[in-house]
Amino acid sequence: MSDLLNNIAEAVLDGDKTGVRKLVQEAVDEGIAADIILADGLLAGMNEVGALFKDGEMFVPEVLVSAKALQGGIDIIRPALAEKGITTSGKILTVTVEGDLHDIGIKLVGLMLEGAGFEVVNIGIDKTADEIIEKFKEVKPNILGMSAMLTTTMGHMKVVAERMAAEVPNDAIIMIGGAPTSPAFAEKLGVFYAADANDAVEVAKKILSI
Ligand code: B1M
Repeated sequence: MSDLLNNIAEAVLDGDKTGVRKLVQEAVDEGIAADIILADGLLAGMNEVGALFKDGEMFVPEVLVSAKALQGGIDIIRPALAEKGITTSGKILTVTVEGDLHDIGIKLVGLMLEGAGFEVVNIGIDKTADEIIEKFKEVKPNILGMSAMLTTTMGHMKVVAERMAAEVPNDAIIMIGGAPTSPAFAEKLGVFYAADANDAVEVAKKILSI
């Protein structure tokens, strides 16, 4: 991997948005392909952030700063990614369910999905089944991605899944995630489960056969 790509990964790890933008622009000017900058620079850095977070060596505020730095880099290469057709993997509607105000995780999931070329429409936190289904019908995504961080709110996922199966039976493809959820819970609901942001990308790709 080139020094420049290593430096981009380092800058993401350091949460240095200005540095990331400068280095990504340099890489673009040097003619490095956007998908390489994304995979071997930006996402390599974010993967390291994810690993350190998992090991308790990085904390939420730092993860957020790194995520913003990553986003700064993605913004620069987005047009080139679009040209390469990388942003046409599919559309994913993301949301945090009713009663739940946690959005750091789902935003990270959204960023990773965007980084992998998906179009992400996030409709925010604390959304009722009515609001989610109305938006689903309007946006017409390939996948609905729901997040819950509280044991008291994960039950709302079941309500949405049941209503989706009844109201949009042919399009009810759902992926869930968040701390209290599990593969067993997802299986009970008849939906897909992703453990973290990286896994969400893998699961989305599998669902859409990419
Ligand atoms: Co709250 N909170 N919180 N909180 N909070 C937790 C979740 C908790 C585990 C803390 C604890 O007690 N140890 C606990 C839940 C316990 C439970 O129900 N089992 C808890 C509680 C109790 C509460 C309140 C009730 C506290 C209170 O007021 N008494 C309250 C509830 C508010 C509400 O939602 N109604 C509350 C409030 C808050 C803040 C507002 C202060 C803040 C949220 C700020 C925000 O999101 N904008 C907050 C935070 C920050 C946390 C902790 C500390 C960190 C969560 C986080 O952002 N992690 C959390 C404890 C913890 O997890 N250590 C805690 C970083 C993030 C990158 O990871 O969100 O896990 P995470 O997302 C991961 C995966 O879960 C997964 O991928 C993400 C990225 O890898 N994932 C998906 C998530 N969604 C996905 C969707 C997918 C796929 C994967 O597909 C669609």
